[in-house]
Amino acid sequence: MSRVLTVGAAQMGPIQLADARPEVVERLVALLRSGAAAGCDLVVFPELALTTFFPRWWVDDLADADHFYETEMPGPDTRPLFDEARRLGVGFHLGYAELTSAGHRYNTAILVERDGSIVGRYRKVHLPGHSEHEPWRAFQHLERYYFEAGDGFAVHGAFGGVVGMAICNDRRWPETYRVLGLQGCELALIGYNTPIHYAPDPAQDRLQGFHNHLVLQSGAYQNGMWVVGVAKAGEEEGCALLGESAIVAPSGEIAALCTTDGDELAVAEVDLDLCAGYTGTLFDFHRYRRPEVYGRITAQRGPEVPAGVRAALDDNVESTAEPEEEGS
Ligand code: CDT
Repeated sequence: MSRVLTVGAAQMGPIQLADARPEVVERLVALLRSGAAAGCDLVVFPELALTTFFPRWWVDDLADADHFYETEMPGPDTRPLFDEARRLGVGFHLGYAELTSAGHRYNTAILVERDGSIVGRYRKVHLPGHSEHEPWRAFQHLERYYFEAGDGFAVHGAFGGVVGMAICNDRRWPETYRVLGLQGCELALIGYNTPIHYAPDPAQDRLQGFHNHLVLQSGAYQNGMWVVGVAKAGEEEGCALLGESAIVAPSGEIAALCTTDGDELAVAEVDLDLCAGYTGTLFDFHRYRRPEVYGRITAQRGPEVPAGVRAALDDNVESTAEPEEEGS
């Protein structure tokens, strides 16, 4: 049986604070329809695809941010997307902020099959940024304030293959792909919101595009899986977000690429059987991996940054920060 899927990387342009949820969902539905017209089985939307990237602002009381979170999925605003998916027979992946009935907050993604049923849910494991207000930054990155970390990477039997999810910063960590790969993942779906400006070390700004493709491509190749990386891109509330959404083959080659910073669909034929060309040969994990040699160290978090190095990094941050205006 053929296991060739048509997959659309549905990059989004910016979502501004004033953009109402129903308008955003209309954009998602339009991308879904473009996907259907291109023959897509699956359309992949980015991280936090329903709202602006709200962790860029501090609020004293988390409850003041409740309106950014979804308490049910589908809810009244998102139901049109599910209805249209079922009508068109196109599945989707969607990132959003989740607030559970027990009051837990997660940066979440779901996988929805072509019949509109939710077949998988993932909560972001690697939360970047900081948890305190850091006024020296041009933009906050308060994911560690707004979200709790998820507790694992699972795979799902869906779309005729083995599908995994990760979210944004997860894609920079080799463990993400390897933990998915060890579970037989053939297709990893990863949405992102990546500010071009990295305040702790602005020397990395010019490398954002390079690092994005570096990790997506190496993660795909080293684990013999397809990887779909999808951005929310462009100038969002004055913060420039990286685009360059890509569908990467198990060879590590880019099979489809977005070339704008707006709403755009990049489509590729994703042959899941190409994975075995890697996972059955060079990356035959069962045959070649040496967990007994890697040892317990792989279960450790890693060394702390030495105090002297930390101090030097903090000095660098202070010297590159904009001086605060008097009286501000
Ligand atoms: N959304 C997200 O995870 N963004 C991070 C920014 C890192 S800097 C705080 C990323 O890895 O792209």
